[in-house]
Amino acid sequence: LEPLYDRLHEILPKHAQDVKEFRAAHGGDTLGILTVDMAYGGMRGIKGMVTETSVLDADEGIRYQGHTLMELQETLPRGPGGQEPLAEGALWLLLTGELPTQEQTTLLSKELARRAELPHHVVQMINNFPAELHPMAQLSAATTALHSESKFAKAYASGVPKSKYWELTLEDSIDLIAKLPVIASMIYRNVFHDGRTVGTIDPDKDMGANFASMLGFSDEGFIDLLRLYLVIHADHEGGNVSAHTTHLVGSALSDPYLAYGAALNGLAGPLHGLANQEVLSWLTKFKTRLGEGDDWHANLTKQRISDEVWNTLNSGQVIPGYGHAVLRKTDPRYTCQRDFALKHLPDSDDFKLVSMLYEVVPDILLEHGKSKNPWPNVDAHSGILLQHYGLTEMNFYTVLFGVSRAIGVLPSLVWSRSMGLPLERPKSMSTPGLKAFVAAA
Ligand code: FAM
Repeated sequence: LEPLYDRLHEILPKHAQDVKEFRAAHGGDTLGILTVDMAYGGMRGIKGMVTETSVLDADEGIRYQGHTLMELQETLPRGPGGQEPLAEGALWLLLTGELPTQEQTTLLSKELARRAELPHHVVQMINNFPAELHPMAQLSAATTALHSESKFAKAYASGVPKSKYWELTLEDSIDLIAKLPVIASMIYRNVFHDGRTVGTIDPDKDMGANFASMLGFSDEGFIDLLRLYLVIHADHEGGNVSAHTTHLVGSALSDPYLAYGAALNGLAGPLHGLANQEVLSWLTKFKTRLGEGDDWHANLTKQRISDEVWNTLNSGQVIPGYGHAVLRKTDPRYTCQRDFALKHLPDSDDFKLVSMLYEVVPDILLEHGKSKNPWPNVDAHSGILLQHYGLTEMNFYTVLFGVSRAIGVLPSLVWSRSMGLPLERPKSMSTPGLKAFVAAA
């Protein structure tokens, strides 16, 4: 990984120095007003942390190191025979801020393949999990158990200087990103296919192709979908639950395995990453109500969709896959997937259903009058693409999100350690304290 280290040794210290000078000049400038509602409202709108890898604009969506996802689909290196960008390219970009060459991307593919092996105790642990344990709980537990491999934790215990933290964080991060597809595939094969393994890692293939093979899929379309999936789910700036958790736990100098294990527990929540499973489950129940077996689409009308959406809302539940804490327009991650569907499965009935929902749901959410954003997010689309290629086990969908999210939030952790960011510790207040504060103001 020498070329990556060489670049990072040039980029990160320079950036840390730039931050130091910026803080010296503007450290006392204010970033906005804090209100009582913000304190109760999940800290929405508070500019209270720094994340260098990506920034989310409410209208435009996410940019990785300044690049939109559409741009990355054009510019990042692609896999052999494929049309979608490689996750390794996104990883290089998120780590360095620079678009990688094909050679740099291949270097990372080979490195990830080389580091993929799991320690025996983690293999044993995964094989001992009961099939009923949700795949996300298995993924987070196995990730946490990889703590045994942490180079950061070992070096910290032996007194490594602070200036070396980012290098050790990088080492652990690359190791973890390499091992996650293996863990995920083992969970998939154990829970849904009696533990029968199929593919192994080929050092000449990319992360998406190897992951697909270990899951048991060889279709070129699926491999390309997985590559796209790994890229678009990687990063969504710093405040979302999984990114923020990684940042928070990492700020205690817990190693990347412990920090990301914690993040996965947040990703497993239905308002965050589990929404992709919730969407599929909602669609499946709706289809069953529409008709027996494959006949459902004959009865699909906008009126039936509208009735179903209102029933869900009137029973006090959210419409999974719609709304967002920051976005105020259709999520470009949704649009990437819609474009993929238009290219590869335009005649799919499931795609037609998802497209009709897109036409119907926003108006209903606006009429319902609660959600600040009536538009679909990333999770509204991913499930039906996976279904199309035969990955039908919806309880597994968030695990795929978990493999991808590491590619964004761990580079962010590397940047945080290189800047020497401190333990995160915002001030909390009690209601009597807030009342006293506003009374005195
Ligand atoms: N269906 C029904 N009600 C919704 C809604 C939806 N899709 N989205 C928001 N609301 C409600 C929300 O529950 C809240 O109601 P209460 O005042 O009764 O608490 C109200 O509208 C205002 O919420 P908001 O300010 O618009 O959104 P939040 O920032 O509080 O929450 C989400 C954001 C994503 C949690 C919310 O939109 C939601 O629950 N969506 C469905 C779940 C989902 O798709 N999550 C995935 C988000 C995704 F991008 C990711 O993390 N992977």
